[in-house]
Amino acid sequence: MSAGTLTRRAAILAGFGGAGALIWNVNNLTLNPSFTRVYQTVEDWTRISQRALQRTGGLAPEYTEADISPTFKPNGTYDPGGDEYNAHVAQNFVNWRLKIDGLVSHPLSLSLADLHRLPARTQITKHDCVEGWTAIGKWTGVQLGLLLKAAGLAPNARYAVFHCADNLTGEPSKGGEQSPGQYYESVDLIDAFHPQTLIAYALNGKSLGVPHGAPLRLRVERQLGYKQAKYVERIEITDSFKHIAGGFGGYWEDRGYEWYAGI
Ligand SMILES: Nc1nc2c(c(=O)[nH]1)N[C@H]1C(S)=C(S)[C@@H](COP(=O)(O)O)O[C@H]1N2
Ligand SMILES: [Mo]
Repeated sequence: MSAGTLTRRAAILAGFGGAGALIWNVNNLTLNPSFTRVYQTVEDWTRISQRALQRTGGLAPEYTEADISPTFKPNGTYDPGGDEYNAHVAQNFVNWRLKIDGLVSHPLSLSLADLHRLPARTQITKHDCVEGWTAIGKWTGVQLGLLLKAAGLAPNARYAVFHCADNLTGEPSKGGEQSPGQYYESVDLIDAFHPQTLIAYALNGKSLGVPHGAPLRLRVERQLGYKQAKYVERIEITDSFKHIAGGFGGYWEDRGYEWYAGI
């Protein structure tokens, strides 16, 4: 990532205690010395993500607007349904919160409005599903690494686990009947801090629709489709995922798929 991919509105991450509210106001930046430290979080983050990139072998290919697929096939869960999720849909997700907790010093609970105030990254990438189809889409969201930096990882943090709102009952196309389970996924900190790893809120310039994971989903561009967790409501920072569900780090991993699904 270059500094140029950040929006001109510099973001300020503040209020680390308590609810961990995210506050931004670029005008106050120069006026109020208490914001200086927070501004440094963004500066710092740029440096960290550039280093991570050097260490981890580069970016997934990015494409142009002309390459965007006319239709992006939804897959797996199309609609989590249920009273709770349906209520969020009806309220346009204003009460949706993305929680970041576990091995962090400052647990966060972020609204969509909070996320929209942070620097955005947009990338046009190819999604690659194990079922043998691909689609090119333009994703916009907040870099996961920036959020994790704000949450402050404990020294023993190793994984980010994404908890989703949908219960999936398997897909015949992925090898027959599978047992139902809450969808979840996980990545290590190298992928978590990779500059193209986003908590995305938009596809092709529009708020994510329900079929594609509204209101928030993961994009982790150097891995296959099933890693791209939709309907994300909680990110748990852990030192292991053995204690979660089947213990293999994801819904499909628990049903025999590889945990590292490199493309
Ligand atoms: N929560 C959740 N995330 C999910 C799935 C799912 O069923 N539930 N399916 C996965 C699979 S296999 C693919 S290919 C992509 C599909 O993303 P799309 O529906 O936006 O095409 O989402 C992934 N993330
Ligand atoms: Mo997939």
